[in-house]
Amino acid sequence: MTYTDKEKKFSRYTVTSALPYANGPVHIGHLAGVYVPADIYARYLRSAGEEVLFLGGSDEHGVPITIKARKEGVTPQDIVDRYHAIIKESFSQLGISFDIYSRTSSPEHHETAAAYFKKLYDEGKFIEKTSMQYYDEEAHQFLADRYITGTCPHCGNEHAYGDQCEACGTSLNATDLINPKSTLSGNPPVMRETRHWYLPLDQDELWLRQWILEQHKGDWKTNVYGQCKSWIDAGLQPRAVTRDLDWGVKVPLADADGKVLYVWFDAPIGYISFTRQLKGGDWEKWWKSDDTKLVHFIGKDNIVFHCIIFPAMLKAEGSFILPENVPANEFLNLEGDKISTSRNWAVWLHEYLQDFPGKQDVLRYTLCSNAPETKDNDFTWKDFQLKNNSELVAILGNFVNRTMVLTHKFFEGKVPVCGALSETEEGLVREMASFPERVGRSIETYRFREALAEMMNLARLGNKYLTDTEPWKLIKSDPARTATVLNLSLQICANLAILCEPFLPFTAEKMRRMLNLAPLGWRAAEGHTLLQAGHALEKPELLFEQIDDAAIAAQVNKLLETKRQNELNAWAPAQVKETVAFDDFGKVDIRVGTVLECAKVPKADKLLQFKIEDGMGTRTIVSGIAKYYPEPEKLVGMQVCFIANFAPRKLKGVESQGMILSAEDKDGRLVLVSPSQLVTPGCSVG
Ligand code: B3M
Ligand code: ZN
Repeated sequence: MTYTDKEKKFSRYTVTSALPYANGPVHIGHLAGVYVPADIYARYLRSAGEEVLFLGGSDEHGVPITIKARKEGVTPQDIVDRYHAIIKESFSQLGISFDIYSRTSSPEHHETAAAYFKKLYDEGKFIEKTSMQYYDEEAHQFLADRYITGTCPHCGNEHAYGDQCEACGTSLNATDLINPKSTLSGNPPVMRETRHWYLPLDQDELWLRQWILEQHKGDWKTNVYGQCKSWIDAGLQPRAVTRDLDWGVKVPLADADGKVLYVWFDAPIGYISFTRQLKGGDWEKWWKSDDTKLVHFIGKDNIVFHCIIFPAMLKAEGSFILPENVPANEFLNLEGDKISTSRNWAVWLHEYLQDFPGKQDVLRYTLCSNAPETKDNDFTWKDFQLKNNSELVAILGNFVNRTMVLTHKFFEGKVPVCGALSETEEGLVREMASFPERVGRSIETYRFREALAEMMNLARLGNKYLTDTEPWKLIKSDPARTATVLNLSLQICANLAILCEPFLPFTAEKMRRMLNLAPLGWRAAEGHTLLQAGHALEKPELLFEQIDDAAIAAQVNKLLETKRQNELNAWAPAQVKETVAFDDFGKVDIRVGTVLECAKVPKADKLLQFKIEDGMGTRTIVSGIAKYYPEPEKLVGMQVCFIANFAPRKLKGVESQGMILSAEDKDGRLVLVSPSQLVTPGCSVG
């Protein structure tokens, strides 16, 4: 039984995590917002002896995937196969303990989603409507969702999509966009008639109001509640659940060629189809029993779909339970900037796992302690290093290591006997016993940062106990007291091994191995007799190691390089200058010359001094390109173009008699302009 459900209301937990689109790998924003908290929740409930089903899988339909496939010239199936494999593998390496991680392109899912639609259709739960929608005449295609972009009517963002503006988070209809453009051809779209099926959400207002705004007032997070309230207050409209596309779950009706289910209709049904896939004939209790608690872990951009639209779908079907809670998080930023897949501004999980092998728990720890639970938050590499070095290493690692090493040194690696406890120690034992409930309550109420901080407080308590009692000195005067101190410290380690498991599963396993401790349930951590006197311990291993400045600098440099790349990608040629008349152009006398000598101008880092054969004799020209030609002597013999009638001027004491022409590349690099074949020095360029 959990701490917050007073009477035993729930016998099992169905925990879902948003299905990531299989159009790219997973990054730290996804992890902090959804998967780390969901995993902590699922692991905790299992440890507390609850029956849990933790669901995950890839969302393999939707326009982002077909757009990516088109860009790369491959099929949508190629795209989802590639990213599903990467995502699944990286989740598993991070220890995200899904009971199943499946995918929505599977035949089982198609079948479940189509049947769901068919049932609602047969029972008359949809309205059928013909409407005018955007169509691309060149691409011969209706422009659903992200196939159309334009200006957001709410915030003015010029790159809003037909279904959503990512700048202000508003959910849109394609026809809301100002200056709409097809992403296929770039053309403004035309209107064309099409027929679709709609979920009449306008008829759901009453029960949604009652269910969310009254029943869940106070237990749903304020950000979630607030978003739902503004949606409901704005008036719910019928939502189309089908699209004119060829990638997705086919609409299971005779006259619906070229139509598929809207990705946001089929994806949440994925939770159900994955349950069927895993549990076979025994799946229904996870979705249709009142004693099942359904919890959706999502990011804030998915709130309306999980709090309003999916519940409306579940209600329309009639036999399903509704979610008890939807603890959506806000967004995580990276080094002060919004995480963005298209700008490659992210820390990708599969890359992290490669760069920091064996450090899964460090990332889990950092992301949980920084989770954007109530507001957007920032991930910085400096903070990551700090959390590792001064919390994981200095607090948890240090406490466990000191306890283990001293026990091996003084008591041959066996748990020493616990003698009579002092008053302070009695207090310590009482406080130890309170941790499972303190941490557990925080997890049950989705306050994962607080829960993690509480867990660490137990390690702090242990450290303080060691510092106060100084067993390394005490051993000389009082071995029996030392035995008691280390016994209690080891009991704290054993409790920590249980309490840290939801957050730091790899560390917990190491600790259990060192302590020679079988996995125990959550409430076992209330005790101080988990380890019996004489119990043999294994050799101490370091739980965490310092992360040095070089490792952090490497990551920061990777991001700086991304920034540089983005700036280059954003480059466009300068605007063409005002038109000049032929005669005006003719005033500039451009000639070819051959370089006879070239050297740096002393005391001027930027300047090179050229001696040029110009067909009439020689001339000296100074040019500011030293940075780009570090070996100027190699330019001797090369032909360059120069302005021969440029007014002479003095540069660093040298008279420059002309100007050498160079091109400025998009990164600011200057490159000398040279004729493509050898020509006679002094000839004109024009
Ligand atoms: N794939 C959207 C997202 O990743 C979507 C979630 C589906 S959950 C059913 O933001
Ligand atoms: Zn907007």
